[in-house]
Amino acid sequence: DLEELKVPFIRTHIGNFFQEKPHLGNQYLEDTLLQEFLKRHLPPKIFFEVDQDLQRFGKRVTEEIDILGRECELNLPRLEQYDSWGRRVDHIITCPAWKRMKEIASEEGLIAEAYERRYSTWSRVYQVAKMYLYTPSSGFFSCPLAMTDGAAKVIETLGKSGILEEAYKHLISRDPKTFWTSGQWMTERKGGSDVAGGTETIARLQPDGSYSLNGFKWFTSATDSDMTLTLGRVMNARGQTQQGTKGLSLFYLEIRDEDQKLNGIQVQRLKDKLGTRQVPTAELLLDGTKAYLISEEGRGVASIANMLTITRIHNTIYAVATMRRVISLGREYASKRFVFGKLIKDHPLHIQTMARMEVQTRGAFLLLMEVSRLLGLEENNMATVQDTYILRLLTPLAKLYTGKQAMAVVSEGLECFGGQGYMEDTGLPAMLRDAQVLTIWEGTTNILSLDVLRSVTKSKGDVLTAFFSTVQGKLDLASTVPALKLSVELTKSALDKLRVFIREATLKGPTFLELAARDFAYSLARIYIGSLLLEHAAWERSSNTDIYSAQRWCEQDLCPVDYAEKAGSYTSEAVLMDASLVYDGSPL
Ligand code: UCC
Ligand code: FAD
Repeated sequence: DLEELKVPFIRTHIGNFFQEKPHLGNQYLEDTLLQEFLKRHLPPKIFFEVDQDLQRFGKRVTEEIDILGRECELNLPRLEQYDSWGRRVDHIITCPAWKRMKEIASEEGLIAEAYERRYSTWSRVYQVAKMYLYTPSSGFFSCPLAMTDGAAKVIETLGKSGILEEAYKHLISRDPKTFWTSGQWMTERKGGSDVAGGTETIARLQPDGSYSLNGFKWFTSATDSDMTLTLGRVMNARGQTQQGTKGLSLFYLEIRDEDQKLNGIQVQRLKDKLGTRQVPTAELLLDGTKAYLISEEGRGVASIANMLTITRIHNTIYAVATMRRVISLGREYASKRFVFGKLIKDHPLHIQTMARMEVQTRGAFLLLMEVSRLLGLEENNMATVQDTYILRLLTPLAKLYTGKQAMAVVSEGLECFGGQGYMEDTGLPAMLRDAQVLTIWEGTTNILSLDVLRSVTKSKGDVLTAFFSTVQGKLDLASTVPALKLSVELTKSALDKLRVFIREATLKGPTFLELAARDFAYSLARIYIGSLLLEHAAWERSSNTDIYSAQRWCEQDLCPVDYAEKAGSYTSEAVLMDASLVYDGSPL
């Protein structure tokens, strides 16, 4: 009645204003850079087909997959350890949406596409683009898919024969009835980074040629998978094992037998995690688990490195995609939320904040696609030696750099929604909780910085030669565009600083390099991304926003490892002072 209309908060009314929620549009159609990238690189006929499929898939993501993904977040996996009659069953119960995700993944060929190679070198780019659209809506089913892709890659590399031939067919199947996912069990209680120091699992040869594993796997994600690759130490006839990396071998095993009984595996408990809660991550006791040796004895780490390459690329996909998603929702929200007399999209400071997030995301995206392009070349035997070096270098760089970017951008993204960004039932906080894992699993930031050094040392510096010449090539291209001249100069001067650092650091020895590893990796990442943004902006069909993003990127400190200013922080004196600083006041 009249009185209620005048006084809004009365009796049954809770006010007249309700904020419209952000709407998720077709993430392919709304992603200019993704479309531009594909147009720029793919041959027209392939582009036409891929474009059609991604338009369709973008719609499916919004209308079906995103809803299932949210269900996975709301119906978390649980462990039923005993049945009603006291029998140990160790049953990991997942929700119907999680199971449906597995079917969709095979229907859509999310793994198959990369291995069927129907678009030759472009199959990887296509698969990565599809995963990129899928991942933020997948309820983290992209985690088992990452490991499945990694396992397929290992098998492809080792050779698809014997028992592995069958497994491979399952991993790349497009039929939900036969599709398998894989785990990756590398971490034991003593060490996840130091795998060689941490692995206690022993493997005893059986009369039938298989091995029996005994050990304890401290972190195993997506433990509802069908198979896994894992590491162990072969015990010789005298009951001895070899310690260190050279004692580690790679094993293949199936989680359950034909009767669905666990293969000598006890699920101790499910992990109680900050994020990625949709994924069942377990602690497992292996007690007589039947497994097959699939690497040369003692070549376990080197053989599983192929899996790490792929899963680290998936980590990068997730990092870039989650940044893209939070921006997409944030800009939608900014066009609906009205404060201080206008929409927040009309407050320049808010849009400046979002533009900075966008620059980060665009840079990260181009890095991801560069890695995918190179991987595609390598997988089709079309990579040059230089391409192979760059791929080796960029894989850990992309993982470590985008993981950190994702944390920063997603955190800023939550702030774009004000208090609502902090409310669990909006689904937004999960993005931040989930993003934190990106810097930890698949190698922490420091471990990957050291891996960057490993790639440089192992190639005796050829990786760096490839880096300099590739970046220079991209800069030469961009220097022909007047609007990019200053940014090219800034990148060149960063390259000069990097050269000085490398020259000086080489004279100093390993401790100096180790201490500089993170700053060094950041410098390589920022310079390479700068060159990618510039190269893209120099494309004849580029837009003003492409040029603008390249300019903004190159304004930041592109070479944080600057020798002239920072050499002191990598010395043995710095080691002592860092320790004094960290332990200042501590009884230790
Ligand atoms: O976290 C995990 C799964 C999470 C769930 C899945 C998420 C997927 C993403 C989803 C997104 C949606 S699984 C656990 C991941 N664990 C790690 O990443 C381990 C981190 N630690 C390292 O990476 C270390 O650097 C180690 C373990 C590789 C270091 O071991 P060592 O024993 O010190 O290794 P070495 O002696 O340096 O190397 C042994 C061999 C060498 O080859 P050879 O003998 O031929 O000289 C190395 O060159 O392995 C080779 N190697 C590599 N090769 C080592 N790392 C690499 C590499 N990255 N690429 C190529
Ligand atoms: P530590 O190695 O103890 O590291 C502790 C700290 O020390 C880190 O900051 C690290 O950067 C630093 N550090 C270590 N060594 C060095 C060094 N040499 N120089 C400088 N700094 C160093 N593992 C699997 O195998 N399979 C899985 O499915 C799996 N799933 C996971 C799921 C989740 C949710 C999480 C959180 C982890 C999972 N892991 C899995 C384990 C993961 O890979 C490890 O936790 C990770 O590799 C780090 O190992 P750690 O926990 O032993 O840490």
